[in-house]
Amino acid sequence: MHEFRRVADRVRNWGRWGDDDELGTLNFITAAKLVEAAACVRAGKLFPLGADFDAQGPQGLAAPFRGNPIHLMTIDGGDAAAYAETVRGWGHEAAEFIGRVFDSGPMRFNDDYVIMPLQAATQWDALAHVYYEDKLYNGYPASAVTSFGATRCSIDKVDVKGITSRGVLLDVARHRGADFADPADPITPSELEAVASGQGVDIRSGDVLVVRTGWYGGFHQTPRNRAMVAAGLSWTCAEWMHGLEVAAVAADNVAVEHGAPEVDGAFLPMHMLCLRDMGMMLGELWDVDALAADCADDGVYEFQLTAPPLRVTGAVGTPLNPIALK
Ligand code: UVW
Repeated sequence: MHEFRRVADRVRNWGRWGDDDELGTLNFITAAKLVEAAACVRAGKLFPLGADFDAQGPQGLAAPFRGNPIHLMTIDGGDAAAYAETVRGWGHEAAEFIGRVFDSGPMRFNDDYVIMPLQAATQWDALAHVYYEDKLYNGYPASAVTSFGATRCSIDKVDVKGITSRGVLLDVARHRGADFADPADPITPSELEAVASGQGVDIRSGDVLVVRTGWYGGFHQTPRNRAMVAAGLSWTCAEWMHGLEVAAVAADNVAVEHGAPEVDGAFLPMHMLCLRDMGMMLGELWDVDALAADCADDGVYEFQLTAPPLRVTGAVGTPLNPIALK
């Protein structure tokens, strides 16, 4: 824990962008960076990076305190007949309204709900997601997050940044010559540098790094792999990304960082450093296999990444469907 605290002191960005800042390292995404990101679109290729939001998702196994999305139909194709045959006259307000619509002409419609944790599948962690020793990013008190939601560092605050920037894929699984990175072996800064240089891509201030461990593909391969531990970034990558002025980092695994404990007394130490000390958002469970196959094919590992959060007021995370454009 001593070394962790020394690193935390070195990477802490509190006050760097003002005492009221709630954007953290997204401040590295400047107007010039948006122009640079747009210039990465040359071939007219598009890759959605969102996972399926359904009952087959990784929750329950990946995080026992979360469930997979529950999709409920509230109006469906059976309702017109049910209304005509039996429901009319029951006095059910919604059914009477829908019945009047059905009676008025041929137009029919279906409606649905989804009930799920905001962290169920492809997601951004807002800066308010993780805190320690009673402090959030920029020194805001942990009490800023209550059952009413986060009044500081919630996901809706970062909407102003898009989130759009130059994205860089670092395909660690491919670099290791494996379908998915060995969970016994955390991904270190020197390995990420070797991956970038092997791919012929540089990492610049304001970039969003997208790391492929192969976990998401492995999760779908066999039932056994549905429970597999995630290989991920070593906690030491936080300081490496701090030095590079990375704006945000995402991965195709459960937590971006390595699943096995690396620092005594710190559960998810990279979360603690990135979200709370650096103010750097983490993107989890991104499905990057199709993008990675294309990057291996054309040798181009940079793209415009567009990954807008939902503006869920006061939320500490968001589901999303990020898009990579080449
Ligand atoms: C926790 O599991 C606490 O966080 P995440 O979903 O960001 O990995």
